Formats: sequence, C-alpha cells, structure tokens
Amino acid sequence: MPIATLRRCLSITSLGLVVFAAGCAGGAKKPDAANELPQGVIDIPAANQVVGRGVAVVGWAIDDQKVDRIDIYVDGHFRASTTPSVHRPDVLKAMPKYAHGADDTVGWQTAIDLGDEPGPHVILAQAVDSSGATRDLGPVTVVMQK
Ligand SMILES: [Ca+2]
Repeated sequence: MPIATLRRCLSITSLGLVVFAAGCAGGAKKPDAANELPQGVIDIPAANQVVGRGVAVVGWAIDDQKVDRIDIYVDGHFRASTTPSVHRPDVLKAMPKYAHGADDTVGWQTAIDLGDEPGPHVILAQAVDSSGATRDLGPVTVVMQK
C-alpha cells in the first residue's frame, strides 16, 4: 500500500489505537483493464426537437458484459434512471458481438420532466456497465415550448 494511502487510511486514536478509515480495509476496486466501456445512442428526442415539459427519452446501450443502468441528466443535473428493458434486434443484428442471450434487451426508455424553464435544455444519458464504467450518450439539445 503506498505511503499516501496509508496516511489517509490509518489514524491513531487518543487511546493509542490504530484504526483503518472506512473503505480502506479492502482497498478501492481497481478498474478492469479488459473491460470495454458501454456504448449506445439516444434515438429520441432528436436534436433541436421542439418539445413540451414532459419528454420521452429512448435509446439503446450495449456492453461487453452488461449495462446495469442508464442515468439521464438534464442541463447537467441528474433527473432519472432506467434499465435496458426493450428488445432491439436491429441493434444486436448490427453488433452481434454484444448479444448475450435469448432474452437480450439493449433498448431503454424513460420519461423526464424538463422543469419550468422554457427554451433550450441539454439531455445527456450515461450508460453504466456492471463494473461501474460509464459512457456519455448524446448530449441532445431540445427546445421546450411554454
Ligand atoms: Ca463493460
């Protein structure tokens, strides 16, 4: 364990006891160099689409292992989370390497609320794989009408 990590993880109490800080005992999980980042797209809405306050966000995401979830951000703030649950044989036909089984679902969809401010809003989806690796999908800018 490097000296800097030891200094962060160890502390000596007033009783002279050496204690490990929370999260240091097992060490942080190292990223897996063999793991591929997930990839995908936002299919809906289209760029510069004029929308209302409620917007359906639809896309797909694939991974060498498994896509755990899709987090949706609006103007840089977390808004919703969803999981792949839609069959997209078109995607898996184009990229059969990412098919993992008969009930593969790589499509995802959710609905978000853009809030009170009309005008442009930036929607970003973030695919998170089973190892915690993430890739941004989009962003897509939409224009909310009053
Ligand atoms: Ca992966």
